[in-house]
Amino acid sequence: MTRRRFAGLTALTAAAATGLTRIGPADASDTAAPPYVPALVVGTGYGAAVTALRLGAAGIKTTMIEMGQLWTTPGKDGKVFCSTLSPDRRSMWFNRKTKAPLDTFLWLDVVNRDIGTPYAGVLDRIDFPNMGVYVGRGVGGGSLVNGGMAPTPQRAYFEKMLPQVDADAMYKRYFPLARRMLGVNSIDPHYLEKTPIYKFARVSRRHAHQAGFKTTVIPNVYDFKYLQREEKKQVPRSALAGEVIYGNNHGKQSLDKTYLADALGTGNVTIRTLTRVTTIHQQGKGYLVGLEQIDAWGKVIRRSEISCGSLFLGAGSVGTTELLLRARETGTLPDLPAAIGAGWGTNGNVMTARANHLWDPTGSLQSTIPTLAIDNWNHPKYPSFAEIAPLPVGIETFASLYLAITVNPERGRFTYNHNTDRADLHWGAHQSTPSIRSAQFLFDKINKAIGTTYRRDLFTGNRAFAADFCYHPLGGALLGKATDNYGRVRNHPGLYVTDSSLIPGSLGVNPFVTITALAERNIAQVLASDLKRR
Ligand code: FAE
Repeated sequence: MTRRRFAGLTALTAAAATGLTRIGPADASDTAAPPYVPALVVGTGYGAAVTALRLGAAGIKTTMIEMGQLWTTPGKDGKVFCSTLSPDRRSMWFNRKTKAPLDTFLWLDVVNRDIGTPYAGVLDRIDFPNMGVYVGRGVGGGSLVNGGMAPTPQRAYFEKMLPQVDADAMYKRYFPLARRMLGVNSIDPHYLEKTPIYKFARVSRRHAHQAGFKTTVIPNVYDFKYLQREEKKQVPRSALAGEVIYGNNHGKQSLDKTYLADALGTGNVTIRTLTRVTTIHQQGKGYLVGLEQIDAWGKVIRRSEISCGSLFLGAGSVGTTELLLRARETGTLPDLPAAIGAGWGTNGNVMTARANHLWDPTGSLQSTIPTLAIDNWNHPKYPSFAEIAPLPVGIETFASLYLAITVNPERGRFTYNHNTDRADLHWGAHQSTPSIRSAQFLFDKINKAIGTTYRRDLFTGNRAFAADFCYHPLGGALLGKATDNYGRVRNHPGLYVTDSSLIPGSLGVNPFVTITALAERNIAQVLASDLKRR
């Protein structure tokens, strides 16, 4: 471990121990209002974390603003996060009930649970008409709740989606850098073949091969060596204790253990938690930003302002787009480009499950961390990349579950709603049809080859496919349209977008490695050309 990371991890632990909502050194926001910081970063997800580390390492004092909590303090059960099997208030962002992706099991309403008083939990589902968008809330953003899958996109598809980006630089420099920094590793192939915890993956793989499809191993940021020790009961269980979408207590290299620890370790980065950025105004050559601080039960405890020289938006696809739309439509930044709000997509996400034969059990102890995918991406009409997902409920289910990533040319659009002060997503139910068609092409063939059927007990309305929610929101402030080729917002010097909103709706694989690599590429350019001059 580097000295920088050690210093950062110590700062994170110290902040948790004292219950502070500031992590890192005192910054100008501790002083009279409105204080000034050279660089302000909104959010603490992938784009934000990369940006803050590189700014801090360049000696630029940087403040990060995160609306969620710092997740390092154990609850009464001694654990920081709760599991999917016994969720409590820590699971969801201000909800009385969990909103898991599966609605029911055997048509019974046993999946989602009452969790009591709304609380600043770690997983949010933002519900728009026809589309629910899952996002992480807390220091680390989506890295706290995601499955850790860390594939790099096929170069040809990356070049198609982001033709203006120098692919050579990405594939030679920034993708390897992102994978190294994120702690990406792969499962030992011998272990994968014999362990009961991946029987579900091997069963689905065999079925895919029997139907003539290829499969591939997906790298992950979950430490597979730790997982092996979990199975032997040498260390506390996390992936084997049903932990994933409400956080992992062990094993996962989330951003607070990698980029954010390194950022804090520079001594130049401070994180403010439970604080939401609400407004953005121009102020001289910089920006004045409105803040709203809450307690963990949602009570507003302070409204304030902070000014900055450079403002980096890393609030995620929905969060960043909403901030920019609000600024444009309420007239605080009226010259923001018309392209803001356009080009949003679900990365073609669609979930489905198959009912296996009784002689094909998938195992009662399943790792929550996926390792295999069916790769039908090169199909000319129905491309899909279907991750073989676990169903870790502790009993044999005879189910094979999948999250497919498909090519879906449909795009949604955000507009600002003056009544609610929020962004509305315009996405019609029919826009999910191309995703379902591609997934159905794949799984109809597998069902036919194996003599199996779809499970219809998991999604309301007896549906075999659920494409009305997504884990991979992409777009809203597209690279090269709302911004220039490096995330600089057009006509607004010093204002940058750093996150998934830059990516035009589709990547072909799970997105965080690409979001990270793109943020590395963009901040390298911005540091070299803009910040030296400012
Ligand atoms: P993100 O990580 O969403 O971070 C944005 C941060 O900004 C959050 O912490 C917000 O709380 C904060 N924020 C938002 N608005 C404000 C505001 N106004 N003021 C202050 N803070 C704000 O952004 N991707 C993969 O590659 N592999 C996977 O296995 C995978 N599994 C997933 C599973 C789940 C359940 C979910 C929800 C997502 C999954 N993803 C996966 C998607 C991935 O986590 C997502 O693409 C990235 O987290 C997006 O990164 P961003 O930097 O855009």
